[in-house]
Amino acid sequence: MLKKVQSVCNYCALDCNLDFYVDTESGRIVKTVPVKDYPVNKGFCCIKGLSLSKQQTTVKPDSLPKIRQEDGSFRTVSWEDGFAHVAGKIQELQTKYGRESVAGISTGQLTLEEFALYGHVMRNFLHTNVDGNTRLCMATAAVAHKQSFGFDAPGYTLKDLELSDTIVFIGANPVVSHPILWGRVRENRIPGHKVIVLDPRRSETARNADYWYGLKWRSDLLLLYTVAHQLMERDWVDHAFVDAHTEGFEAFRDFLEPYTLARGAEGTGLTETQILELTELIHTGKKVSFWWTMGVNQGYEAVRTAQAVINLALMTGNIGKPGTGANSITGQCNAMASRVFSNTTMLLGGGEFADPVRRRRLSRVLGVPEDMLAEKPTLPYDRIIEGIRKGEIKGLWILCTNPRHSWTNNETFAEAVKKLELFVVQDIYDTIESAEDCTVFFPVVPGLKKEGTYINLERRLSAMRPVLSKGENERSDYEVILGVGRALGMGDALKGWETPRDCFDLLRECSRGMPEEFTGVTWEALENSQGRQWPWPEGKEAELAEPERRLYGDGVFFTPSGRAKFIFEEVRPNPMPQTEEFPFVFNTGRGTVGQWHTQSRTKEVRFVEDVSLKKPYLYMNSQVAARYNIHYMDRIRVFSINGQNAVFHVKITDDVQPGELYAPLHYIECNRLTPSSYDPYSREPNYKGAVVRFEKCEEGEDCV
Ligand SMILES: Nc1nc2c(c(=O)[nH]1)N[C@H]1C(S)=C(S)[C@@H](COP(=O)(O)OP(=O)(O)OC[C@H]3O[C@@H](n4cnc5c(=O)[nH]c(N)nc54)[C@H](O)[C@@H]3O)O[C@H]1N2
Ligand SMILES: Nc1nc2c(c(=O)[nH]1)N[C@H]1C(S)=C(S)[C@@H](COP(=O)(O)OP(=O)(O)OC[C@H]3O[C@@H](n4cnc5c(=O)[nH]c(N)nc54)[C@H](O)[C@@H]3O)O[C@H]1N2
Ligand code: SF4
Ligand SMILES: [Mo]
Repeated sequence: MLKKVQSVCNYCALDCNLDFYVDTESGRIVKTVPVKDYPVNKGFCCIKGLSLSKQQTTVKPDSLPKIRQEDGSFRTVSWEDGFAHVAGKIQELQTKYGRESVAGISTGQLTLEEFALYGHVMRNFLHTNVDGNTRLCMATAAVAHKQSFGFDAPGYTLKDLELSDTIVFIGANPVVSHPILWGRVRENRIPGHKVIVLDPRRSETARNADYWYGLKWRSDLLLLYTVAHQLMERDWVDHAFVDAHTEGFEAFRDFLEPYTLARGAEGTGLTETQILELTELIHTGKKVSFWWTMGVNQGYEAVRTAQAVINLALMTGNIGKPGTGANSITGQCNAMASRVFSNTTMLLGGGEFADPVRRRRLSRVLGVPEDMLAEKPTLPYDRIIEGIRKGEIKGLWILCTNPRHSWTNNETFAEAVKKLELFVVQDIYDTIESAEDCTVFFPVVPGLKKEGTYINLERRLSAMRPVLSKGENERSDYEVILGVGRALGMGDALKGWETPRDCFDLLRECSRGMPEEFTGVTWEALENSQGRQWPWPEGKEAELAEPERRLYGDGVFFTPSGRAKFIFEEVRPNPMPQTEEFPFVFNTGRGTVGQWHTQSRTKEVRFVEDVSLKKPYLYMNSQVAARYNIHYMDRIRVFSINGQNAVFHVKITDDVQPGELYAPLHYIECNRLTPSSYDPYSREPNYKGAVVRFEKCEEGEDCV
């Protein structure tokens, strides 16, 4: 017999919904069909979603935890012993070295309930620092939103891509990174609508756009200010909107004075004509939408760049209306949930850690004393790694992330973790690079065997439901975190957290009165549904019936004044400019639709693996290749400003500029070369801006 289960794809932030058909006799998935009436993917999805059934089919860890012995080998233990060991060790470290001697690194790929439970155990009960891989990804957008809008609330809905006549992608490559989002662009039926791409590289998206502006790396802030200045000069400003719904406009106007056209052209490498053309496109568009991703978020002045995008939308009144917005595209499947419900930078469900009203309310909802709640935001990721390096942090528990590969300047991670007394890695594979030095490995089941809630890039909650049942001794992340919590003696502090569903109900209460309120969404209602976009307060169901909803339609933002803020700051000199010694920029990002980050999961997918290069590679401009006598797939050794080097195969193209090399992040060598450099406000790594030089490996040379 075939059983059908609707669940969610837990790769990218679209959260496509899929129907899985399972043969109940063999317990195997026989068919995966994208849900036709799901408002996000409408019967389509990409190769990753279609291949979810491959998870843990070729590589699967033992179902029981393992603990490293003195001689370096592992001993398999029962789950209870695993929980007791980790809890005991955490307590021992905290007693000996202080509470903050233990830390955690979470992710944007677990369920809402798992983030919250982990945040409750680690941040409330243990008062440790926990940051997430969302720091590598969405921290910039989150900070920009909070400062400009008053809350981390992206306002758009995907339908805006179909309703916009001018779609501007800034540092975003959805053809590769968010194919279903790109599909929505292609659903746009507005005659003459335009797709514009700002990217130094002629990316796959740029190749399919109407306009490509190949600006210099990290010159976006200058370009956006120059365009804003041109709009001001011509008075192409929506004064009615600005007067009614924003603050700081006058100061912004004065600030822009020195951002002349000539300066913009000089600094961005674009011509004055190109900048004027872009300005005009933005002015003539009736419904202009701006969409940004990692080309903006991962820089040294990233938050201000994201806010410069927001400023453009505000000054032209392109926000809150159909087809408009300053829209941050989220990366991972549940980064939106982790941003509000992980208890890392805000209290559970939002609010400052010092806010007495919010603390009182959460203490009541969670049934724990107020002083148990975390008292301050976490140390950011880089400070956690630094703390380990300095010997101040002795215990680390990471889940659903592979920092040995993905962290910037990743050799520093490898070095640091060798100093840990406790290093717990919790993953669906024990073969990941980060597990090499762990002292405890917790094997868990993948999303197909889990239940919980996901929130996508347009604030849509959807249900993950178990497609397959768990085998003997198999545990989900939720059960593992709960197990450690119980072994820590949390007792009543875990009342109401027994199952993901109980937790969901707690979180609904935590959300009450907050921007992301979802008190009107029940566990049952979410099943087999079209999802629910927050806010979704109870009692308002009739008003919320629209399958696609946006925020800010009333021009009211979440700041104390209800107005959105113009936030700006002078552009700063690049801390890592190209020099004679390091003449090339090392741009990094996604490589192919099939490959996901560190490849732990997608390497199990035959269609992807068969066509993917096994060795690290990068793209080089054809003129540069000719100059250095480099041919297709020759090897070069790349030396980075961070003091490291690595060998890459070369693909030759004209889609990268002569001053640039582009390396997909799917190979560990990529982040061997990225530096420890961050945006000062979001502490997000400047992943796309290292400077490097290279030498050709001679034929026959042992160049590894
Ligand atoms: N197949 C696949 N899809 C994915 C992922 C994956 O690993 N594989 N990961 C997911 C995640 S978590 C994320 S965060 C998203 C990321 O999605 P994207 O941000 O679209 O992906 P990236 O390739 O990191 O970067 C986008 C573009 O930024 C450009 N860029 C570099 N420097 C600059 C600059 O200075 N200015 C501008 N304007 N652009 C610049 C790069 O050339 C690149 O084309 O993708 C998600 N989707
Ligand atoms: N140079 C460079 N580096 C980058 C970027 C870049 O653009 N350039 N992008 C950055 C960005 S945006 C991101 S988001 C990060 C991503 O970096 P990571 O988060 O480190 O990468 P993933 O490969 O997604 O790691 C997820 C891990 O979770 C495991 N996993 C999957 N499902 C489950 C589950 O249900 N439970 C548990 N416990 N584990 C599970 C997978 O096996 C995998 O090992 O990389 C960052 N690194
Ligand atoms: S677009 Fe994203 S959510 Fe949809 S199937 Fe592909 S990876 Fe999964
Ligand atoms: Mo990401």
